[in-house]
Amino acid sequence: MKSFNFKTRIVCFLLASLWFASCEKDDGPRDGSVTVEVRYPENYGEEYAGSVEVKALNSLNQEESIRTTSAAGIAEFEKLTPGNYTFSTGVSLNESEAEELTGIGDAIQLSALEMNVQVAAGNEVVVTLLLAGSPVGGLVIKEIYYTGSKTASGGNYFSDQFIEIYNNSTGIIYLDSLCIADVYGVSGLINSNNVPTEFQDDQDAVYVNSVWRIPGSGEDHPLAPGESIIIAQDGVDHTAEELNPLSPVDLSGADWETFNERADNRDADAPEVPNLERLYFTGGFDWLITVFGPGIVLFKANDFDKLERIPYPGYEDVLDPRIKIPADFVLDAFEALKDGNSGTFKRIPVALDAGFVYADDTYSSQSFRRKVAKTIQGREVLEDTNNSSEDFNKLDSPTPGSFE
Ligand SMILES: [Ca+2]
Ligand SMILES: [Ca+2]
Repeated sequence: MKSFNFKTRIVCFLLASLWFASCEKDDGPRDGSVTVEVRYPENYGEEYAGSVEVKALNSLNQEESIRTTSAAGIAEFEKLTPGNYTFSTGVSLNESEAEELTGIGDAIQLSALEMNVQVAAGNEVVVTLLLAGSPVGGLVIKEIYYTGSKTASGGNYFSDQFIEIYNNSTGIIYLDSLCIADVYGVSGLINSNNVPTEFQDDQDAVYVNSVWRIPGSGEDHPLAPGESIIIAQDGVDHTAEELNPLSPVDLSGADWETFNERADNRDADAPEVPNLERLYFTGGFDWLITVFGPGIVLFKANDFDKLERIPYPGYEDVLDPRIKIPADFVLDAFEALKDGNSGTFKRIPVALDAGFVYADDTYSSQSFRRKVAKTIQGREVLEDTNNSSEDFNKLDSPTPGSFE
């Protein structure tokens, strides 16, 4: 009996040990692990965000763990207690870091959050945190062709003018309710009695002649980063035989045209090209911007009708008032003057545009295009120092829709 008991005890002990060991084996890991990858927004120069802190918050016990991403943008959380987690991260880019990643030197705050990530024992979960922030950059005038062209018989042709507007930001911009206007004032000493704009001392506003607006209720006209639209004076093929075969542009594919509806039908409505809204007009048959060098502004106004109307200096009773636009409504500005000696005729406040460009001559087919500052993942980021002298190149021929 004794030895049996002893043997039994040994067997029992062995069985118990085996059971214990097998129990431990079956029990498996008690924690889960999570791999977090942190990605920059689309259109950034890098795909993954390295060296950023990622926080894991257990929503049950409020326990926090923090890891830093590798150069490849990966943060590993091992041995997390099973539960429901929130992962979050934030990145502050200073001006030079933002410049490197987006092409635009504006400091920017990015963040990302992923809630309700379930972590179970033995699970390996992968979480992607896609950083987001306000887009940097904005709408800019990419190209203006205002000079017009010569005809075969030496005549002047100016119906082929166009303005190209470009999304120079990292995100979609809705063009709905964007306004475009030409600025009051002569471009230089065209006639001997010409004087600079009477509003030159007001550096807080721009005074404009005519205003056009892109229609839409808010999100009807998205423009992707690196994309542009063309606004034609007339959305037709100007090289057509009956127009001007020497014109440098076919604008039949323009996105918009400035159709100036009149009883006498002096401006034609190209049926294929949608028309901008004519909010205010003081021109003639067409929206002809001066071939001597226009000032052009892009702006947004919540209530256009509330903008001040200023009597035309010296011709209050004869000519229509001009519209006063506060400078802080202006998104972008471009100034061209008659020639290099016309600087005193500047119309646009220096804070909006510190310089100006000028063509060699009227009807020269010359065009002005914004310089490419850098290319980020195939997207051209355009120079925008608020100085047309610095930001634009003079071209011998316009390049609507391209940089070639
Ligand atoms: Ca027109
Ligand atoms: Ca049309």
